[in-house]
Amino acid sequence: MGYKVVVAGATGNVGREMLNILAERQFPVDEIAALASRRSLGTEVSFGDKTLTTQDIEQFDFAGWDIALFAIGSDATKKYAPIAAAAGCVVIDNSSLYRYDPEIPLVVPEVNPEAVDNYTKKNIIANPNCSTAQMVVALKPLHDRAKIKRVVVSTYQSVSGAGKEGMDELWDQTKGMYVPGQEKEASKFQKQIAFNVIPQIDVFMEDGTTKEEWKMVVETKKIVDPSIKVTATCVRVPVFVGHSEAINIEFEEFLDEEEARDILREAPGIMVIDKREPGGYVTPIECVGDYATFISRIRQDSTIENGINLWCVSDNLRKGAALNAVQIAETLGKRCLKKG
Ligand code: 11C
Repeated sequence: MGYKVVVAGATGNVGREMLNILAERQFPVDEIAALASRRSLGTEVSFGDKTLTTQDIEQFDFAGWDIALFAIGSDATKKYAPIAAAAGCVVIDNSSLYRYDPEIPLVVPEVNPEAVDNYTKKNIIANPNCSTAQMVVALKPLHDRAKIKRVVVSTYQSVSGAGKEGMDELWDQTKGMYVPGQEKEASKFQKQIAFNVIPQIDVFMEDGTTKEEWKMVVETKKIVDPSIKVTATCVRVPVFVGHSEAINIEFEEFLDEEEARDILREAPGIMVIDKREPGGYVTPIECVGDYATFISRIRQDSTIENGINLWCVSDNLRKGAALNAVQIAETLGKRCLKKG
């Protein structure tokens, strides 16, 4: 026997990937419902070789459904997640709404799968921000060996993190550079994104950091270890899919770069591609559609006592969102619900 699974937000970038990944990984599904807002109602979406017609989330009865993967943004989640959870359906939510609630587990299955067991408090499990998910997959095995003191991370985040509108804006602005009369002003992003980079993702906080940077700090502490200090600079770059991160890590103990490479090679969810030659590393375009978090450029940081630098790339719509949500569902199934 398998699960009755709901995907809410099935017509968006992440919702479509959730359906693809459930099918690809042969998640044990007995029945599946694709939900959308009234605006996208009736739109057809693919689930493996089947076509599903989206149903109205407003009218949907969650009773009798086991798991709902939500990719509908915080406002809609606030309305519908409590309804689904109260009906006995476990919500795995991709928005930031519940991530910082101490009663709600925030899970990356390679890092803290045991946290899933606490889903019962509210029947909700949170999925982290994309830039956090790929970073903690890399940090955890190194932390287990040499205890991380501090992380300095700079991100290079693709426009798909800002949804379809972000992708459209990069496409239209790029075209507009070459076609007179089709120039496109910045609207989704704060400044021109085509042929540019923007050091702002999400709103500014009072201390001058941005919300995206704050999320990386707070989520890393909740998922890996509250003692780890993190400082982040998050930057939007003109790439469609795939977030990249330059990560500098300071450890309590010395960790040799060769040992770090071996640890990462063995770690779950990671693929090390690290040849010290031109092109011997992974770039975002090569990670699209993949499950792995790719690590390259592993090297000692000789400016501090116990430091390592590395380059980390992953598909933000997959490990950063839909794949992680499906992995949470798999973990929940194995550890708690035990069907399938
Ligand atoms: C971006 N990381 O690239 C953001 C998107 O908290 O789930 C995901 C925001 C979130 O714009």
